[in-house]
Amino acid sequence: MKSALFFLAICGLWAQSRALGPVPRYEVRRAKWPIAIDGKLDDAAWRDARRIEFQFPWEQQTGAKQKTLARLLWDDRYLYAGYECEDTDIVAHYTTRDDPTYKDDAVEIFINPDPAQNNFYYGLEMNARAVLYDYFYVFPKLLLKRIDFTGVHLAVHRRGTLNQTGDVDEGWSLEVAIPWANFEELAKKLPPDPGSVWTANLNRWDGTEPNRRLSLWSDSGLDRPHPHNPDRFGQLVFVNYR
Ligand SMILES: [Ca+2]
Ligand SMILES: [Ca+2]
Repeated sequence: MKSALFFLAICGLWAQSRALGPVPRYEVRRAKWPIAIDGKLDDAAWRDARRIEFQFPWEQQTGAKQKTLARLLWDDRYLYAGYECEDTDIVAHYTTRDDPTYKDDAVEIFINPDPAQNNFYYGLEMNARAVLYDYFYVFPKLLLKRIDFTGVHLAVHRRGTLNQTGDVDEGWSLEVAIPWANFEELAKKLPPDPGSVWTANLNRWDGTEPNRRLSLWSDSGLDRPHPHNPDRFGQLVFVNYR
């Protein structure tokens, strides 16, 4: 009886599952020009970086599926991430480092510099006020938020009002520059040699409870809207050309 129930449970899980393709791959190009971290992705260097459009894998999420585009670049000092978020109502309340910024309008990057393992990775979760929540995740058991990245430059540019409902906002964008040294315990070489592959995911939480949408680069493959699954991180390939 027990095994029959188990079999039915497995069938149920399969019935809900989405078809998952291979994880995506992204070429991280070298920045040709300096990037001013002001939240605006209008620097010349960003023009060379391909845009990732986030997907919405969870049909149970209702509400507007607002578009997010993300780009990555690198240079001798930093890994850069830039996000452009369409958003008709920008909401963010948390103001202090390591607050749960993912409960606000927020974007995230999870980074594993050593894809030979997928037991741990770094996370940076940043809200529309440019507040950073950063941690090292011993997946899935222990999230060490007392780990603080050093030397991170982070800025947001908002096209609209913050925490004011009743008007219509356009959106917000975010730039972050992460010094390479923060990855030194897991990375083979910094900056990574051309051709090196790290794994990562990029995510966005849009809106606040009870009606939020999670969109992301690589589908985490989980039944409920949830971004943490290092088995499904996409591949970042570092290249030396611009
Ligand atoms: Ca800029
Ligand atoms: Ca921290």
